Amino acid sequence: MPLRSGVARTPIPASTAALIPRRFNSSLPSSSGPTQGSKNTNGNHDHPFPPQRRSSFLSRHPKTVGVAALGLVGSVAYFSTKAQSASTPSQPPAEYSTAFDADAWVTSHPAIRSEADFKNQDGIILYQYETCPFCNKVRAYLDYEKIKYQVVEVNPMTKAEKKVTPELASIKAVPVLAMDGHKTLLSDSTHIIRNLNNILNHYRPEAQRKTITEKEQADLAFVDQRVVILTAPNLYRTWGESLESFDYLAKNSQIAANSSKLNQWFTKYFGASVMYLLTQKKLNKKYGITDARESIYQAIKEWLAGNNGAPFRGGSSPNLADLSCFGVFRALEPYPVGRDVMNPEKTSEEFVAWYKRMQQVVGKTSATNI
Ligand SMILES: N[C@@H](CCC(=O)N[C@@H](CS)C(=O)NCC(=O)O)C(=O)O
Repeated sequence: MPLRSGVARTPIPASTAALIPRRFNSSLPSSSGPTQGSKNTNGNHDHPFPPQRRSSFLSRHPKTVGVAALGLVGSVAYFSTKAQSASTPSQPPAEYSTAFDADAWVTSHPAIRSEADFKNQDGIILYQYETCPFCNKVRAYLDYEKIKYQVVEVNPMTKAEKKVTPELASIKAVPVLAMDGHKTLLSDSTHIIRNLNNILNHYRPEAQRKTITEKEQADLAFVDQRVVILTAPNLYRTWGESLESFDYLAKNSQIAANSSKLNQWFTKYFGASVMYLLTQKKLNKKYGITDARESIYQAIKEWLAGNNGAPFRGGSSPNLADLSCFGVFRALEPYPVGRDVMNPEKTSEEFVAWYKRMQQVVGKTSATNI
């Protein structure tokens, strides 16, 4: 997938600024809030460090230091946000969590006459972070249903890619699903999946409608409240694992797009340190986690117990909870925790078999630009 957009001076949230060591922080522009970067008389952006504070290395290599500093700040911004979102998933804006009426949407789109028409339409766009578990839930659903869509990888710092319309830009979290040339926006992973399912149900014969049961609702909540919150504590469980996770993230997030090796190096080492410390000092305490791996193995056991021996949570075919749970584990695949959960000696043959069945039924991605 092409990763877009350059590295630019970016707004630094107050919460993030607080995490940046004072000697870096003092070098940042003094105004709070979004900083577009003031221009000097030549029309160029001011240098982020006041000239009197430049070391000789800085004056000789301003670009290298600038990019390195950005990597440093960026990694804090990105991964402190990730830590926060893992611990307190953002709520969708009220208008998106309640207002979407799937039947009204279908009625106002008479040109879409069948399930196939809906799935093959152009212009369904998923705004996401490649590594976000919530975004992976939605992708698992879209891929399983073979809905055609495009992925836009968002830079977690600038969110520049979302500044397409004011409404889209105002939605803080990803995933966001846009349709109808951005006139329809859905946010919150479960809300998106549920409403896409409602739209598809409209075109299905009654016997084939996928009605969400109460049990399924509870299973969806289990995925968000039990499985998702264990992702960050497992990704950054030890210094070594944090580093390995960041090695992947530094190369696959929008932050690293088009950036230098030096920037990637900073993202990796600084991000890994910040997240390792945040996990030890904050997340583990918040959730009473003493052994993150054991906790995720335990969650897997509970998940499997609910399958009652059937191939899927949904019985003979996956339901929305299967797809959500699979999406979260698929997001963990490139990391040490992903390897551990896929080791039947650490989890179980049963879990690995469920995961492989899910891989098979979900199949290749139906995204058109990956
Ligand atoms: N409840 C939301 C949570 C979404 C969420 O927290 N996403 C994180 C990324 S993993 C996010 O966008 N956080 C805000 C940010 O990055 O600024 C959902 O299920 O979609």
